[in-house]
Amino acid sequence: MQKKQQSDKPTQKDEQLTRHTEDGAEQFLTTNQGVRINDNQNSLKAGERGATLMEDFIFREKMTHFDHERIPERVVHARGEAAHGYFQVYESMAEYTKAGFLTDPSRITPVFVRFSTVAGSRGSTDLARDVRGFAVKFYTEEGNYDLVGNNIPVFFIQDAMKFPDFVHAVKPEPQNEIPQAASAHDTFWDYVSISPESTHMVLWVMSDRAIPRSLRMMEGFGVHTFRFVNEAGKGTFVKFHWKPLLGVHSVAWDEAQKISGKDPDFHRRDLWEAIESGNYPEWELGVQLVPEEDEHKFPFDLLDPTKIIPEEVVPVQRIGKMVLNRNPDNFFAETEQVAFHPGHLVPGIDFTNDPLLQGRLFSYNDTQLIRLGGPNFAEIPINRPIAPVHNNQRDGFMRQTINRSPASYEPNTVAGGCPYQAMMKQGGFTSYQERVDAHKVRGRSESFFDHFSQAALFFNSQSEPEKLHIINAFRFELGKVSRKEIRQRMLGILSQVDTYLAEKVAEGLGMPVPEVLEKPINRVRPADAGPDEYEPKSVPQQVGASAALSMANTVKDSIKTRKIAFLVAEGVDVADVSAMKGALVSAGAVVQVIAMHLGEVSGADGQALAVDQSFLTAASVLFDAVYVPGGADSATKLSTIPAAIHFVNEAYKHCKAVCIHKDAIAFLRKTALPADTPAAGLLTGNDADAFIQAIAQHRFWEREAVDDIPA
Ligand code: HDE
Repeated sequence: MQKKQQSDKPTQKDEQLTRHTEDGAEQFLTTNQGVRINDNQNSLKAGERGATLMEDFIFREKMTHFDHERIPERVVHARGEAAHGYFQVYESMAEYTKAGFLTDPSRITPVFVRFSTVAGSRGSTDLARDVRGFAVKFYTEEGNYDLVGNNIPVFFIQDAMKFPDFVHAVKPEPQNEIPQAASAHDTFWDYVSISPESTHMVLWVMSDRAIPRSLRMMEGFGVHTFRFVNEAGKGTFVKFHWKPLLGVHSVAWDEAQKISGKDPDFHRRDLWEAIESGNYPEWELGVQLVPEEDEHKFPFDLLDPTKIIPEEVVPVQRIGKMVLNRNPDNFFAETEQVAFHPGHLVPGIDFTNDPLLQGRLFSYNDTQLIRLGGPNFAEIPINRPIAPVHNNQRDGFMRQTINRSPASYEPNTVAGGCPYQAMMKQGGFTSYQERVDAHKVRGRSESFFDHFSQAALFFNSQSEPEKLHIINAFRFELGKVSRKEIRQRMLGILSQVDTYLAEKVAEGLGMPVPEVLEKPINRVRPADAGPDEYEPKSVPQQVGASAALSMANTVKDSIKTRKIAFLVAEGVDVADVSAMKGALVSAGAVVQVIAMHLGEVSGADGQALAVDQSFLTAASVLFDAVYVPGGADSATKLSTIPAAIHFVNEAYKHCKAVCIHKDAIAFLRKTALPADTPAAGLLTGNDADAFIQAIAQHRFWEREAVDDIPA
């Protein structure tokens, strides 16, 4: 049951951060030592035309700080953006977990969420075909809990040992650092074509999930199976999901590429603007719970991060809501310096032995040491818990805390034995007592060896347009691969997933699907087998298709925050503009008026209409739908403006809702759109309700069947 959510009251974390904020308003400019600066334009010189003096401590301080402003970008997930907010559980989950933020529905837990792309550098485009990071830091009363997830529920590899190789393969190639933020190159496809365990994830990355319309419109997943632990010490397996209330929506690939040029900050801007305008992004936290006794009841291993549990097999229970309601004050201090780590746990949640997760538990702390410069990064304001911190860790670069105790060791008597260890009933963290009885081996369980069945499940679950997009994505990506043998090998892999998929991709590449599957050079093997004894397995899944895997079944009931372009020229019917705009805005959309020039256009009745953007700065790919309002003169003028015709053609090509007032039928005829036959999502007239319904559908992908729009 959904409870009323809390307001915009500052959280405990907001208040803590405020103590570290600075604002120069009405203040004098000073050095870092607080000395007021009298001249910030000129260095101190030996004479007006003389050399700068070494003693100019003000210049030296300013320049030194500048020279040291950069820190290493994240080795993966370098490009990101973040926001503050809060989480609240609907009802107590105490039956499964003792985590305070999941058992007390009255608790408001502050969160900081960072979204990211994976492969690109800090300055790369938002619309890369890529996985999106979805990292949530919960500042709970019992300490920080980080749920460091992605927008795709599986991963490329099963063991952390493989991660550096995989990342080297997907990153730009080492000899020339090409391509930026793209997997469409030889080394990535070389790697995945010989690593069958990547196949399921590759299918997801070739799907529209990898090109979201908005960060606010994507799901999040914890990926690994984690463990809830209740007060009695009983464990329950858990998979985490974030379900966006606006539904899951994506753009078209052609559109994504164009957005990358028109506005490489598209997702970052969208998130920022939504929050600034009070349209707070919201997700429900979902859990799939599996009793420990059922661990082996699945046709796959729960510890294998290349597998999902289909929602039809274990339903997702929605247990709480997250709202993002405040943009950061400073990108570097917050978004760049935030340090996530799957090992930041609170009592009530624990790990499993997923070998990918296990390796992450080492990597994240290690990477912060180099990225943030030493072991005191937990003292950076954005990383500080709201729970008090007391321990005997001391010193190191940039230590902030002034520890007063005479003892920096434990046990001690000089400080009365403080700080004390906490017993379990006092909130002390104890690891889940999993029984382990095994040999030490370097190898992998055979229960991880089915690499294709869930890739097939994913493909079978897609709608026809989604399947087409996957086929086209493979054609695009493999088309950029220069080595023929890599393309060939990949077709072999695809033939193991779905014959139709392999054949369609092969057709686009102008190559046959290989008749005999070249044995993948997969070095994954059971511990006691030789390198040649490995064979992927195929295990029948419990369901053949899963509705939850297709975005066609997502929420399509709202046009909130959707951006609608109105194309106008002199002579436009201003009353019609106002009526349509009023209806769209009251349904939550954002309307922008676009004309040949900025300023105003005069309407048919002489009334002036303010212009938001010119055709020079606006582009159809930055909008969700287009309206061409009434006013015969305006429509006639638009018919002579190639940018206006292109705008509508392109919006239509990308399957968006287009509404053309009947006064503008002549303009419609100038475009490549069908003027005389009905087409899905193409409306003629000014019926606002019908237009709103069409926009809410997000896209009319069926239009792609006729690919005759030159845009
Ligand atoms: Fe990460 N990952 N990862 N990853 N990851 C990092 O940590 C790593 C994996 C994820 O916004 C790094 O602070 C290893 C899966 C997100 O700051 C690094 C393995 C999932 C972010 C690292 C994985 C993720 C990272 C780089 C395989 C989804 C961005 C900078 C064993 C469940 C967090 C940093 C942010 C970042 C290592 C696989 C999600 C190097 C070794 C699976 C969202 O530590």
